[in-house]
Amino acid sequence: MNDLLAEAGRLLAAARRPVVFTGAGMSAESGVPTFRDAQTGLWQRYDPEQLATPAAFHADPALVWGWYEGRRHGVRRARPNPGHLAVAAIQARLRKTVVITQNVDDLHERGGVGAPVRLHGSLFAPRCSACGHPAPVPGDAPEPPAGPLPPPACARCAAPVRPGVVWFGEELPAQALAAAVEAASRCDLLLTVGTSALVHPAAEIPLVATRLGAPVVQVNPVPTPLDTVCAVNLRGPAGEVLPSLVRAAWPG
Ligand code: BV8
Ligand code: ZN
Repeated sequence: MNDLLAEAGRLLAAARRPVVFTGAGMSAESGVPTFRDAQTGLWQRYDPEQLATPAAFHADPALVWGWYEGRRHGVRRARPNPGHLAVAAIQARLRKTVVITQNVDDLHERGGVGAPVRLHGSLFAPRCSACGHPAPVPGDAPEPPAGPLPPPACARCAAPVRPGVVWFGEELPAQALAAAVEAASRCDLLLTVGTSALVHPAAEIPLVATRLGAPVVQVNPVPTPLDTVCAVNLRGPAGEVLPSLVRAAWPG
């Protein structure tokens, strides 16, 4: 690995406008399950891709709201891992770094990253499912919900409040997507971390960078569709590889 790490470190040290593009694997070592991890407990019988849809929420708001509240509860108990801290170290050293995340947790912010571009929203931005009015993040119950939990009612129109995430079949926030495409088309390096690169249109972002000649460095323990386009493929967990990459780029 160390030849690859040295090459990736050289590319990072030479970059002035890097993009760091992250997926669920970024938070795996913080104990936040990735989308493809087996669901636990009650949620075992549900496929996340079925639950993360407008139809599921319309059919059973309490089931979907309970699932998201359980995930939010898990994120509150999680801590940023050394991978999150390494991304913040890159942004601190290279001020023009843009972090683009598919994740809906807040671990990048809590790990010191300023204003990540959020392609799929956030667990911490609930809003009314009818009028869009922002709703308060519920107080933290001592225990996670063990199952379905009726969503709160909108303070303005009394319709059910929904999680502030992008569901399958929903468009990505236009401003975030435009900012991500803009950053990827101007970057001089794209570091993709912990994404299976299967969910579109987010999965196109690294391809925008390659089409415009920027090298892509990937961090993932397993192969992904991005293997064929990346300049350096670092096979390993983000929490170990990213701190080593920062050290390789800026020794001492
Ligand atoms: C849209 C928020 C249209 C919700 C999420 C067929 C072909 C192409 C596209 C489609 C298709 N059929 C349907 C579609 C569209 C669909 C899609 O892409 N489906 C996929 C499954 C094929 N996309 C959509 O619906 C999008 N919207 O297309 O709208 C439209 C157009 C006009 C008008 C109206 C509508 C919306 C997609 C957004 C869905 N929301 N999240 C929530 O979180 O509940 S996506 C969700 O899944 C996550 O946010 C994440 O983005 C994605 C999972 O991807 P990853 O982040 O990569 O996570 P994953 O678990 O998959 O992989 C983890 C990776 O980490 C693995 O590679 C693993 O090896 C690695 N890893 C593990 N441990 C570590 C690690 N890496 C590093 N370190 C470790 N320690
Ligand atoms: Zn409302």
